[in-house]
Amino acid sequence: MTDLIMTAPMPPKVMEDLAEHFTIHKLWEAEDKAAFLAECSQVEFMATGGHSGCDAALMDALPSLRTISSFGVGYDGIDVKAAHERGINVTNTPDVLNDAVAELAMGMMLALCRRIVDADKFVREGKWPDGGYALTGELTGAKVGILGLGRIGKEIARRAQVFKMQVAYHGRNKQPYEPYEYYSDLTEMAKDVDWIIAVVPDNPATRKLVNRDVLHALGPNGAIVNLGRGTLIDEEVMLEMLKSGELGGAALDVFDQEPKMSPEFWELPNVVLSPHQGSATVKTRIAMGDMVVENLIRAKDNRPLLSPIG
Ligand code: 8YV
Repeated sequence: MTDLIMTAPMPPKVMEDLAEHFTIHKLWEAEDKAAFLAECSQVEFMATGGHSGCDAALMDALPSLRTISSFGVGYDGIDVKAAHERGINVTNTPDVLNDAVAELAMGMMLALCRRIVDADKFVREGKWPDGGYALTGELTGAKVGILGLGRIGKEIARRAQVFKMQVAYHGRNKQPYEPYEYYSDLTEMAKDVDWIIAVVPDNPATRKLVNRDVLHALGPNGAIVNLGRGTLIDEEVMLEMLKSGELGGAALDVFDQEPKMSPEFWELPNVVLSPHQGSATVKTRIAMGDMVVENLIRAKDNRPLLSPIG
């Protein structure tokens, strides 16, 4: 059977499907990584994930590598330029996770706005008999600015419209056939909206795109929801502004150094936190896994890849 190197475990069904076609070599289980990699010098295929990725050094340790199949739409963990320079194809799992991520974006925005997590705690702590919970904000009629109107951003926009929100977006270019208001300047959009939902990928151009100016423009009545990458926001500045009330709130599924974050976040009443769960539904993870497997089978059979990058 054809050999496959895996950098991190994947859901059981993906492991089973891969095992039908490949002999799996598990990098994460190797005690002596160098010896393991030396043994894998003939391996042509790799399955990796958004977090474990594959850097140029790992590619160099695997000189026969020709396809990297990544579990996830974001491929910031993979040095794609280095891969292409070495003639290695890279694939990801776009589209199949759009709905799941958009759902969580709406859920986190609702949770923060209607204080669902805190209200649940209030009931569990037996406080209700002593008086009702404080009144909350409402999404109806509020204006949301989507940072990154890509495939996931468009699904969020559709859902926000159903919630009777006004929808705007910021991105590098105005999209001529989208009905939403376009802002070429992110700070200008932040001034006008109540919410920003960030869903852009990590790359040098997006790192700390949401800086102090943007957060200041969003202001004490505004809130940010991030399901893209933690690197997008200046996290230290955001924390400071959430503490001082200069920024109204944040619903965060991703963090700069995840799974690590400042424990100060845990104490804040104006945040909702989630452990990078955007695509983490049974259905979506199976669909992502199917793409990882299909890309590898195609690569092995020298057939066109399902979702090549670049
Ligand atoms: C996953 C993601 O958590 O697709 C992405 O870019 O961030 C998530 O779907 C991750 O890639 C799993 O490895």
